[in-house]
Amino acid sequence: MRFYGLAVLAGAALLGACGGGEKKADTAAVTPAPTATTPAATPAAGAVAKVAATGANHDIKMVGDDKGYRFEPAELTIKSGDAVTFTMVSGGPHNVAFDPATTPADSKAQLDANMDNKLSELSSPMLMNPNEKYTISFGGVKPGVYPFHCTPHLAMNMKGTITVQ
Ligand SMILES: [Cu+2]
Repeated sequence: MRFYGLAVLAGAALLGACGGGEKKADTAAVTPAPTATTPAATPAAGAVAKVAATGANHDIKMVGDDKGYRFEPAELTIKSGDAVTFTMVSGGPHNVAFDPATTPADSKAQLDANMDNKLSELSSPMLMNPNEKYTISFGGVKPGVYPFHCTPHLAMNMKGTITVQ
């Protein structure tokens, strides 16, 4: 009998049976820590803060009657930092809209930021009823010529110009 040989075979069988045991996954891989450095916030385009008026207040009436649609006065000269209050008188709805294409580029974002409750860029809401008012601060708005119009009555030449000195 070759006892020794059998013992070796039996041992080999045992080793084989255990060979399918699970392998531990290698979890030693290093996960990089999240970087703590966040880039400093840079103001996005259009993120201009409103600047309140500090100067005089001027009035422009919005009128529509049998003589036509108009701003009174249609031409107004103010200083930077003044405010202009538009008052709906008759023939509404009226609004005040600056054409982005003709608004001085260096103050476009500031003027837009200074307008509350806009319908769209540089465009005020509609004033529906007599004595409704809409005030625009020209705080931070640089000297220049600012043409504006009433959106519903643009075709009827309801236009004006504010010159900021
Ligand atoms: Cu109008």
